[in-house]
Amino acid sequence: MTKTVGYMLAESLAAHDIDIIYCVPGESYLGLTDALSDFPGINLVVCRHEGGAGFMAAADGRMRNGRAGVALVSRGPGATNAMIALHTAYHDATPLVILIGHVERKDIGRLALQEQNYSRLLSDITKGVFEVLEPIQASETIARAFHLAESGTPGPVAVILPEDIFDAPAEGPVVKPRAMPMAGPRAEDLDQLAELLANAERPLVLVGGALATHGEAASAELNRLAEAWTLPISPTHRRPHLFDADHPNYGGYMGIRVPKPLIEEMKKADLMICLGERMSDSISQSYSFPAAPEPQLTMVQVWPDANEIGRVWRVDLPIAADPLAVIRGLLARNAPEASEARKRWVSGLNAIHRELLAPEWDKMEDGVNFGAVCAAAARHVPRDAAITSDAGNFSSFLHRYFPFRQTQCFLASVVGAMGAAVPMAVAASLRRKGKRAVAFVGDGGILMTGNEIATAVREGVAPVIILSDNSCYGTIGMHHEGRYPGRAYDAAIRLSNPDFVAWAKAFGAAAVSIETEDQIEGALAEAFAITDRPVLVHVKSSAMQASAWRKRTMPLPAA
Ligand SMILES: Cc1ncc(C[n+]2csc(CCOP(=O)(O)OP(=O)(O)O)c2C)c(N)n1
Ligand SMILES: [Mg+2]
Repeated sequence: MTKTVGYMLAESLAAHDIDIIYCVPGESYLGLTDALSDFPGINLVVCRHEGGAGFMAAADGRMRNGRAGVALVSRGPGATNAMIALHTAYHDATPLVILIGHVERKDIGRLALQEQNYSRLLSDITKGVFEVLEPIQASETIARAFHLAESGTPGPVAVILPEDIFDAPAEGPVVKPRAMPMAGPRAEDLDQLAELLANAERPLVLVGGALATHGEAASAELNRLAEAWTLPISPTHRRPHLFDADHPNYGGYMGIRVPKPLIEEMKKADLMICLGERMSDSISQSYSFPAAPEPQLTMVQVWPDANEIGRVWRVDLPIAADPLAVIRGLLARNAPEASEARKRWVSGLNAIHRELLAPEWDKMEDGVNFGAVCAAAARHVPRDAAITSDAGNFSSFLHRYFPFRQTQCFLASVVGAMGAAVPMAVAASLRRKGKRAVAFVGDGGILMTGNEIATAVREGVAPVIILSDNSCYGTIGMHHEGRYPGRAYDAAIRLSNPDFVAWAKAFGAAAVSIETEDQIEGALAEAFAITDRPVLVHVKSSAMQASAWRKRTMPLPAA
């Protein structure tokens, strides 16, 4: 039998070590699903929504040490449903390859059923869109897509596959994966960096996404760097696992809206090293620290893509290299004896960090303070767990009260797309077999993609899902109340929720409920003891405690 293009595409994916593909099936790519059934080494995970499949693939792209995750979706409706994951991967510099079925080649341009021009549609949300119009291009295009997705500033790449091409006879060989080019740091840059560090009294080191791609491998070397050079280390927004929360060199979490005592101290810095951090609106506190385009302090940026460094900020020392290579370069140079002032700077930042992390919260009348749940969860979440978070104010409690560790893996839509947590926990359970995944999510986000609990049940994985149910889109309520106090829209963010315990059980998941603070410990113990199916922990949480840092000033008006 002649080999088909569909079969060759499957061979090409296998050649790229792809063992999981997240999909929602579609008639536009039947020839590929058929071929994949001959590849038992590739688990084709059938999801309930392309947004869920896309988030799972994006999470996978964060767990494969720089290698892309893969989603496979149908044309038009499937592709547009998946766009939230492309947006997430684009902003988060996550390598992701999305394969999209397409209309038959002879119909391209006729506005055929569910046809889109993907080069136009996806031009600002992907690094590239490659249409395969000839069998000879098929395997080469797969190799090119992975290469583009994973190199430089990583990101999403789309491969468009017309419906009729899968059954065409394959042509040419299976194209092998390309080796990843990576520039090393120049010796003179490392010398200059070492000098800047030696002369700085108050340096800050922000560690971010490009370091996270090394997984745990980078942790020991980062710790040695911090200790040898007497440096405070600040994980950036949504990278809390890059440094142990209880390490004495922890310089405070540089998340979105850093609490006042910490940011005021951080602003006294005389040097900022962005180590593997692309830098963003959220991390720079809305482009105020470092100020864009002219930073108020000496700024060094280490990022594996020369095009990216200097795009927004005028960086004093740009180093287009792998951040781990820079850490190694510094470790190979002798660190000078730290001054007393430098030691005080590190311990001062660390003292503020510890104070902020203190397990203190107010008891609330209208529900459980979610801070109490996050602090208690730290006693139950295993040290090697993956922790995922949705977008919403509930996550502020997680970042304030949960002491993350380098042995854990944290996954979220860094750009703040709701709906990421549950699918990402499914993907983490599949990629990190035998290790627990724990999702934190709000009552808004869970009904966006919580249907992927069905995928978890089908795949036989058992994430724990901790749901903060404050009966509202709390984040938006907080901002609205702040800007337009007492106005009617504040009531419109109230949510009419289902019975979440019954809802979870209907999927075949287990569910426990927390309505008062004294139920937290028992409910979490019960939830974490269940290992054969997903578990929902439904927390009736306070809406008045709007975030870990702010209360509402007025009760929510009646709906
Ligand atoms: C997909 C998506 N839609 C809308 C928003 C805007 N948004 C940000 S937070 C939020 C409310 C989140 O509500 P919930 O999940 O209940 O968490 P809470 O803020 O109540 O803790 C909304 C609507 C978003 N970030 N992502
Ligand atoms: Mg809510």
